[in-house]
This record gives sequence, structure tokens and C-alpha cells, in this order.
Amino acid sequence: MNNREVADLFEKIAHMLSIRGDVVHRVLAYQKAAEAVRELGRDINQVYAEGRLTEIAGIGSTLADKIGEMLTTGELEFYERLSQEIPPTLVDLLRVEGMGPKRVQQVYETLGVTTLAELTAVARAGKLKELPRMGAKSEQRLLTAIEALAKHGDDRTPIGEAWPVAQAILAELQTLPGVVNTAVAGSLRRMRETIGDVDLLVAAAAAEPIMAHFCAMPQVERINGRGPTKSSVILHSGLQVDLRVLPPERWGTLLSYFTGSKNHNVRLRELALKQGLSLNEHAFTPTTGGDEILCASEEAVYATLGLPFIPPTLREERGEIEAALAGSLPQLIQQSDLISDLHMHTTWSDGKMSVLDMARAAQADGLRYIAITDHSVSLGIANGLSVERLWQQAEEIAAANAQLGPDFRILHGTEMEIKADGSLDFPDEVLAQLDFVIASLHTSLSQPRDQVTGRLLNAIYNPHVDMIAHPTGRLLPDRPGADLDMDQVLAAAAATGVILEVNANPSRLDLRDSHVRRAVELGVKLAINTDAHHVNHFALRHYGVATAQRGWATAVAIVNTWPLPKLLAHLHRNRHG
Ligand code: DGT
Ligand code: CA
Ligand code: CA
Ligand code: ZN
Repeated sequence: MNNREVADLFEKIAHMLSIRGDVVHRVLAYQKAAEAVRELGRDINQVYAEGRLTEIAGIGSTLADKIGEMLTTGELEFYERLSQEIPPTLVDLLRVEGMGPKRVQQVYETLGVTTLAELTAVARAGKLKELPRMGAKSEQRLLTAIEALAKHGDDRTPIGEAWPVAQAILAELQTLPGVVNTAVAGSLRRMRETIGDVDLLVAAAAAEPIMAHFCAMPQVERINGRGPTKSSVILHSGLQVDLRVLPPERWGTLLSYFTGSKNHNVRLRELALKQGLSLNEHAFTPTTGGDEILCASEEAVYATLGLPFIPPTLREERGEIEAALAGSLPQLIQQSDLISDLHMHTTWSDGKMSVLDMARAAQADGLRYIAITDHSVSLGIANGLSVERLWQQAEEIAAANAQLGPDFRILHGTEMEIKADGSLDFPDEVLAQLDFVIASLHTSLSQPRDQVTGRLLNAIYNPHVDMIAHPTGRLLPDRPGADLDMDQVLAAAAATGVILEVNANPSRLDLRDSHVRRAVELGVKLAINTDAHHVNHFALRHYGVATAQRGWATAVAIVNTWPLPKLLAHLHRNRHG
């Protein structure tokens, strides 16, 4: 067995235990072990052979013994026994939005459902609605969720997983002798929210030593293909990585070609043909014969076509060629434009660090002000704050502001629950005393479109609400989030000045790129926030910036570029009509 198979089995066991109703810490132990094995940069068989499994964080002697059993016999007795009790196919049911472990156990015990197909069948036959705490509406919602899963449940990797892996490999290749340049290409360079495979490029005079090093990296499980300038490997994590190596004088066409998108490239080649040139990854070539035109930079590629440089995040053939031809490309928002972060958590709720820790790290990160926005009381699972604790927190924030002095400011905010019935978690008198009020959907996301949209609109029209965080509540890769009527939400945000968030956490990226684009067109104010629960999460900001760029956002649209007085004036205007 390889890393992925061991990790998958642990993950499956964790899910089976949760369906059986086991204690949380046991479930978590298997989940953590699965993650640790998946992220291990080395072949697990080798670590086992060296007798060093217990040196992996989260792997104690019991789990190490289980890994040993899997690696030597290809089986796990514990799993076989558990399978007698909880059919492993039940785990598939958890991928349906709205199916938690309890509900899976319920359909298994009452209706004998063990597979997704059987679940679909009993739902279609109208048998689900007979169950306690179900009903015709829940049944319909599950059917919709099953269809959504069938449509979107593919094998793409969230960008947050692929990005660090690619950066680590590039950093290693960069150190090899003869390497002039390295870059990510493909969907990863365009910063799509999910990645099919990772494309890496290297500029070097001699390709062979780089190919040899790449294919021999310890993360590599197997080699799909290996040629003189191109190799493709599968990592232990299951991720496919393609590498191309070309000489430096061809870097521009190489980078342009493999960054894509395919449709963007098609348009570039059409423009080239109009000038009597054919274009590929190696060069421009006159169609009538003659010398190649080499491009050492992408700027040179675009210049040859009579175009300004088009940033990779725009290269999706969504109007960027026309805009470039017309000289009207947007001045995209840059990370260096951001001076604030308006959504983060501390140990007051489910964050890992104090108010002062978060503030100091934000200041060190170049920010000038932040909002501390811990959860509100009804999100008990995240230790949400009661009104009483909220006022205690106000004192701590005042003290921290006094300590930090005039160059930095902490706003006292909340991330307030929009409850299932549409009401808000704090009364208006409380909200009126806070500096910054976020309203969020975390629960009952699978309500029908009208109902869940109505909840969000109610929050937007409350005069004390300043921002809606992660509007749809989706989680990548396969929790689609609320089925919002986005036209209504965007129109309401535009009309009220309520800010919509582009949550930078790569498992959210919510608003997504296409919604950002519509928001920008409607003049909606947007914020790029990390939703940090730890100072390390500030490093995720670039995913939010890229998502905003993919939505053609400029600095004008992003409130985090505003000096604090401008933001406060905007909020004040909203609160008083
Ligand atoms: P992915 O991997 O599915 O997330 O998406 P990409 O865009 O990374 O696609 P991939 O890995 O198949 O190819 C990387 C880039 O190489 C792609 O964006 C454009 C270029 N490319 C690949 N195949 C073709 C092709 O047949 N024609 C053209 N014009 N470009 C291609
Ligand atoms: Ca790719
Ligand atoms: Ca590829
Ligand atoms: Zn949050």
C-alpha cells in the first residue's frame, strides 16, 4: 500500500466510527493520522522500514502497528471487523450535503440503505419523508444534493492543497545547477479554485539532469511518462505533476503556452495567424517560412501580438482579449494594496490566539487596522460569545488598542449568526455599540433557495450589519453551500452598501470568482479577509486576492484598501440611512 491508500483507509475508518456513534476524540485521531500520512513528504513504506512511524505527528504506537499491518499484509483486521458492523459504502452517503453521521446511521438502521444508489432509490420512492425529523421538503433537498454531487464530484484538487506542494518542488528545482528560471503554469498559475494537475516549468540549457532529479524526488510514487523535455509523475498524495524544461531564450512562449487556458491560447493563435505567424510553446514561426521569433518573456509574446501583458488570473477567455485590444484591461487589485483584514477569530471563540497576538501579527504583516470578529452565542460549537462576554472582550480590545498606540487600530466586531429562522443572534441595541458587524450563515445551508436567500436579505437590510462573510457557506471541494439567488443578494448589497466578503481561505474562496465579477459590475463593495483563526492564516490572503483578480476586481471595489476614516464614514452612512 502507498501513502494515499493508507490515508484513505484511515479516513474511511474515521467516517465509519462517526457513523457508528463513537466518541469524537477517537474519530479525530484517525482523521489526524490520515492527514499526517497524506501530507508526509516521503514514502510511508520507507519510514516503516526505518522503524520511524511513531516520529510522525499524530501516529502513536497503536496506529503505527495498524500501519505496519497494512503495509505488510495489505489488509487491516480492525477494518474488516468494523466493516461487519458498518458497511464501508455508507461513507459515500456523507458526501451528500445534508447527510451527517446520525442521518446515515438512521437510513441504514431503519431502511437498510447502504449505498448512494439505494439512498437515491428510497428518496425517489418517497420513503425518506416517513422518517422522524424528515419530511417531504428534506427529502426533495437530499435528492437535489445527490444530483449536485453527481455533477461536481470529480477528482480536482483544491488550490490550497496543490499550491504549497508546487512551491516546495519549485524551490528545490531552483537550486539545481543550470536552472535560470522556474514557474508554476496551468490552472495553478491562473489560480483556479481547483486544480486538475500541477504544471511546472523550468528554463535551463540542459534538460536531462533536471528531469532526473525531478523523477527521483522522494514525494514521487510513480512516473507516468518521461521524455527529453517533459515528464509527468504521480506523488504519494495522488497529485499529478507535469514538468517541462526548455532553454531560457524560449521562456516567454513556454510560459504563455502552458499557463493557458486552452481557450485563451486559441485566441492568441488566431491573432498570430492574422499576422502570418504560427505560435506554439517553442516560438512564433512565419507561416510562409523563415526564421523563428523567440520570446524570452511573456511580455514579448503579447507585444508580438500587439497586446499589453494580460495577467494570468484573467486568462480564461472571458473578454480579456477584447479588453486588451481596446486598452481597457482592469488595474487588478494587488496584495500590496490591502491595509486591513476585517474578519478574524481569537481564543474568545474558536481562534487559537489572543487579541493582542493577532493584532501584532497583522501589524507585522503590513496592515494598519483589523476587526476582531469572534462568533456569536448561538454557534455553541465554536464557543460563540454571549452579550456579557462580548462586553468583556470590548475591554480587552480597548486595552490592546491603548498598548498598540496610534499607528494601529483594532475594531471590535462580531461574526454574528443568521439563525435558521432568519433572525439575527444579537439585538440591534447590541449591534449599535460594535465597530463592525458581520452576519454569516453557518447552519441550515440546505434550505430551499427562497428561504435561505430571504435569511441573507434580512441580514443585509438590517441597518447595523456591515458585511456578509463567505456568503454561500460552501466548502471546497464538494460542499456546494447555500443555493442563493445571487442576483437578489448582489442587488441588495449594491443598494445598501453592505460589504460582501471574498473569504481568502482556500477551502472557501467565497464569493467565488464569477460572483465577484458580477458584484464588481454592479458596484458592490467587497472585502478580502482571511477569517484567520491563527496568525499563520494571514499567509492565505493571496488566495483571496487571486480570486478577486479572477473576478476583475480593482482597488476601487475592495474596502481593505481604504484608510480607516473612509471605512468608518462608509459604515456610518449605512447605519443612519
Ligand atoms: P487543469 O489541469 O485541468 O486544472 O487545467 P490546466 O489549464 O492546467 O490544463 P492542463 O494541465 O491540461 O494544461 C496546461 C496548459 O497547457 C493549458 O492551460 C493550456 C496548455 N495546453 C494543454 N493542452 C493544450 C492543447 O491541446 N491546446 C492548447 N492550445 N493548449 C494546451
Ligand atoms: Ca494543469
Ligand atoms: Ca498538465
Ligand atoms: Zn469566521
